[in-house]
Amino acid sequence: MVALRAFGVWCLVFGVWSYHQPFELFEPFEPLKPIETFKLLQPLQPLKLIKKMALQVGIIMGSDSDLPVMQGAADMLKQFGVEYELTIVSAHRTPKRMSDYATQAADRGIRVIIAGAGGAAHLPGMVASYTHLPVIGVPVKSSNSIDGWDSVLSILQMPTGVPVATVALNGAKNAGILAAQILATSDSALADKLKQYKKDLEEQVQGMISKLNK
Ligand code: C2R
Repeated sequence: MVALRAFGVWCLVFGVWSYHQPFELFEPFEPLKPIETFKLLQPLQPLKLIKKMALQVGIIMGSDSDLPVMQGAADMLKQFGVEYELTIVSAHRTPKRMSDYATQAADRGIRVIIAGAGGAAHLPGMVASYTHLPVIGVPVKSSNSIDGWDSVLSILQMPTGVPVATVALNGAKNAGILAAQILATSDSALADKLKQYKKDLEEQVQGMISKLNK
């Protein structure tokens, strides 16, 4: 009984203490969009540690102008129930933030990074040079792109030793699916969702065939 009371008091003290700690203690990279899981537990700040453990994919982009494309990756991860964060990191404009993000990502629980950028897109490659985590690059056809080729080639043509898995121009949805597939190699529930997704794709095409044959 005494031990239970002592534990209760400890929880209360820890809760009050951690509530007054700076947000950065638990989450140094302010997400563009709040992570929705554990929303109900938000008032209990210590539980952010649990949220940190649950985070699996980091989606980063060079500018908010990339968001309409990069949202596709977030949508796919949401569909598969994968925890992600979405934020802006630029190798060119915020080099310190980029190196911090890349070097701290694994410790923050992230297992795959999706990085999108347009024009001279050095972000995915530079992030890959700082981390052992798999990096999926999304070339974005931005306002400063020359037909998108600049972005495709600067993400795709990495030197040996620092791979970036490059998807198609504006192919953020595929980046989300690929990240889920990487995670699914050690998560059978997620693998089942991906199998179902493949079946759904096939059914969609069957539907198109039947429609054409009518
Ligand atoms: P603005 O729309 O902000 O001018 O950005 C962004 O990804 C965006 O597509 C134009 C484009 O510049 C890109 N950008 C990069 C990097 N940082 C921003 N390619 C980088 O570090 O690689």
